[in-house]
Amino acid sequence: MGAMNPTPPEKQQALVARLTDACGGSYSPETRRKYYITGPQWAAAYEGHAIFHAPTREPISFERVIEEYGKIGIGYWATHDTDVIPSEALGTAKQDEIVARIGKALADNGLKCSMVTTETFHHAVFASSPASESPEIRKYARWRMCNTIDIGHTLGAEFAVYWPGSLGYQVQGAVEETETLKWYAEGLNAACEHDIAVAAKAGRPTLKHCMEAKPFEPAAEILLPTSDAMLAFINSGLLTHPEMVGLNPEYLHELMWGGAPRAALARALTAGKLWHFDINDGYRLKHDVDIAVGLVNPLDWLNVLVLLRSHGYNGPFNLDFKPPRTTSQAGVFGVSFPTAVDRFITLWEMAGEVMEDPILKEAGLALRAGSGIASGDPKVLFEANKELMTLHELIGHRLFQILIGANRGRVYSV
Ligand code: GLO
Ligand code: MG
Ligand code: MG
Repeated sequence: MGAMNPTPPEKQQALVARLTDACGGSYSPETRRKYYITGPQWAAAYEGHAIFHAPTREPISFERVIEEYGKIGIGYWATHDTDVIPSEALGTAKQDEIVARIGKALADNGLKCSMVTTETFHHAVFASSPASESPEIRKYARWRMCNTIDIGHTLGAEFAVYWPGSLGYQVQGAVEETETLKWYAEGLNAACEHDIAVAAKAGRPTLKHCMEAKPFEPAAEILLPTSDAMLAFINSGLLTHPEMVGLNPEYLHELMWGGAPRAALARALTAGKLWHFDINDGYRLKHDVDIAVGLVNPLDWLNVLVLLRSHGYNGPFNLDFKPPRTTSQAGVFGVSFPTAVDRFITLWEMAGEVMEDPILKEAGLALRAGSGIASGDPKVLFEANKELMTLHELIGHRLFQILIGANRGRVYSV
């Protein structure tokens, strides 16, 4: 590659925009809006801060986020209570005023609110979790969850999500686990019961309450580290309304502990509890880097979407990623979100191609039909099937071909 003249600051946005256009392959806002793709307030407003990291972007209002999502074609918006309402204004007239402004911004830009979630982790009061030993802190947490339900109904949300944030501990022996789980259930029970009352009054369906697991970070020892642990919790007998509670698995959170996201999703599907899905990407056994969908594990993502498409999953795909600290605020809306949405749609369409591919279809059917030779002798059975089983590897190869477009004749010549 030849040398290039330096790009002065005032020309950098134009360069990024020109190269983004040159990438091609973007979908129109109308097409993007056909999907149940949801944009969280906190993802676009993330300023790039972390324990060791200073912010790289300025604060941004919900009006701006909603407007930009509208332009991109992200049809749904989601929020934590305190993303938009300062803690001290929760439950006051100021909250009503802010919620009314949100409603207007959504209507003005043709978006809907899909989901609300209670922030039970950032504020100092939650240092020992929302299921703290202190009954007064637990009472406050319950009030926060109920207040979020009210906001959800006012904004027309369908879902409430619970990522408890720090439902765990750092120090051995500091927490009595069964007690904490019971207290956590009391919070969810209060939210469900409040929801039933509010929904009845408003003539709306109750929200779908979705639990979200993360195996570690910020707490070291987590009481409900995986979606599977949460499934067991839902069925533990501690919940008064287990039928109202399902899962919001996050792709990376399942990968972080070394699990297979696709298998975790399959278990949630089998239990009828896959209701909401946080989409992003990252690495096994690392921190919650929240990279945008498809940038690390596109082949795995393709397979995830094949699974969801073939099971008719029709819940939200929530863009719970963090635009990198190296991306500017203009880049968040010019590059991060549109490219994430477009990779998702491309992978979704590719998943359709996988499901229709004649080679994959025939290989799948052949494997399921077996050899036709029955025997009680395992050696005979193995011999009868061993050539068929070579198809497993061929299936992997075919999926790779579809991923890179080789099935459509794409060849590499350089
Ligand atoms: C953090 C979580 C967080 C949740 C959000 C919704 O790791 O993924 O973003 O999804 O709080 O409850
Ligand atoms: Mg998440
Ligand atoms: Mg995450």
